[in-house]
Amino acid sequence: MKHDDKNVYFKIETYRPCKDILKEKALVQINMDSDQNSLTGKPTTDGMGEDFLIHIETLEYEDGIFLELWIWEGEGWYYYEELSDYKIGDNLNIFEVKLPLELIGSPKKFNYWIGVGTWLDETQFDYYPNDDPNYYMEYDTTKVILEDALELTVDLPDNITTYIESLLVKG
Ligand SMILES: [Ca+2]
Repeated sequence: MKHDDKNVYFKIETYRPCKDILKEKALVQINMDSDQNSLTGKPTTDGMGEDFLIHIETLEYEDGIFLELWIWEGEGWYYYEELSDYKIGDNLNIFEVKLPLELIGSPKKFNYWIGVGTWLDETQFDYYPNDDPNYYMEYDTTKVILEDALELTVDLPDNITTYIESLLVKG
């Protein structure tokens, strides 16, 4: 996950690619408790109280794959907004989606968990990160994301024995 001032970016990698998302009826859900209050959203005893859900919708008759944001209202999930910025495709094992934070109320922090599975077999559903239906994580949009370190070119003289603290760096 990453974020900037306005968006949070999810990138989900699965063990194997989905050969045909429509045929396999791939199911990917990003569940979010946007107010970090288990008493609001989807009722729960031990879970987090989901307020929003990003959901892959596969419509075979329209030959389409859509990413939708759903909201928990009253007693069920309702369609809220279509998400336009995502990457999903056959033979990919990576799903990516950009979520504008204002759609979920621009929280500074929120809780989330992710589920991956298929509609064809409900036993094939994996909970991330802990394979526990009630476990969830916190995401903090106030934390600064560190850029990847610059690649360093290491220039070792021949036949030198070294260990990690003594690497000689060129330039
Ligand atoms: Ca909630």
